[in-house]
Amino acid sequence: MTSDTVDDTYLKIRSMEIRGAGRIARAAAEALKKRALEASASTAPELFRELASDGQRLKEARPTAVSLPNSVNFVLTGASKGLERGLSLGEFRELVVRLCDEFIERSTNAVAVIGEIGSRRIVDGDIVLTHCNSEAAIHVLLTAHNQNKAFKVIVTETRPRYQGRITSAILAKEGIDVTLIPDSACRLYMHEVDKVVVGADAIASNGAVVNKIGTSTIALVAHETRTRFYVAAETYKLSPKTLLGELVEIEERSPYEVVSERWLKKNRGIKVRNPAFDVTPAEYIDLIITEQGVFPPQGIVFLMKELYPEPSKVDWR
Ligand code: RUB
Repeated sequence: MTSDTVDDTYLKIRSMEIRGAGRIARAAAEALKKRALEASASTAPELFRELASDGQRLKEARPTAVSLPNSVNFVLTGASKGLERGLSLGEFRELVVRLCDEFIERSTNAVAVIGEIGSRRIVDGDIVLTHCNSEAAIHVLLTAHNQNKAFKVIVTETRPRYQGRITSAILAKEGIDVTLIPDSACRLYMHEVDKVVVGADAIASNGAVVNKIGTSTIALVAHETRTRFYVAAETYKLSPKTLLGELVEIEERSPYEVVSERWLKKNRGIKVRNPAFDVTPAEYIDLIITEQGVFPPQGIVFLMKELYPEPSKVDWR
């Protein structure tokens, strides 16, 4: 885990040196903890103001993964309650450190529990397809592998950043039978696939899942062949603002992740788009696997209402 400053963490998240919804959420909590420990503020309210401004900056590092604002909000909401109780600077600092540690611990445990719950869906002989590089999805596969289940995994490359290579290397290192395929080959292989397991950057109240670009195409193809489609996601991937009808912003990254600057200069007049995520509607998803159990996507709203009884009070910006 990083012990970077807020600025370092912001830049690493932006440049994707730290990436994946769970990891960026934990990195933000880690950066706030470091700030709380090292800030020169002389009063608790002063430290809170610094943390709030740092939290705002961290939230702006990437727009889609709701885990990032949810992590910052977890810390700041707890901290503001401490402030209301009139804590001294020392007590307030301790509280913030505790909150950051608590988020990181809960997040790490959630991924392990998802691995355990999700692994029950994998049986001997399965061929499982996964996309991008999701810790939660990988934990499902690694846990099933540790239970000595014999299954194979197909991993899509995940252009333009090739996160599929990271996933296939992790799985192969653990001795899982892995095949890496181009994203565009997913329909050709889907008839062999028994289950798809992917992660999520954000889950909307209507059960739609926002994940790496290409996920919705895979879901569509899985739907065609009646292949089970599972999403493995911690509950801090639930987007409270969608309870109020707000949409999840889809990050658009540099065209130079798709083509080189040189190529584009030589081929003027071509527009290059590079959306980083897409939206898979609930009807293409069979199950959302969380640390609080499994939910049909249409039922996720009940969990969201429990976790966010007053969504209008959540500061998601
Ligand atoms: C990563 C991605 C992952 C989710 C879930 O996108 O789409 O599937 O973030 O990951 P990027 P995890 O590489 O652009 O960050 O389960 O690790 O939170």
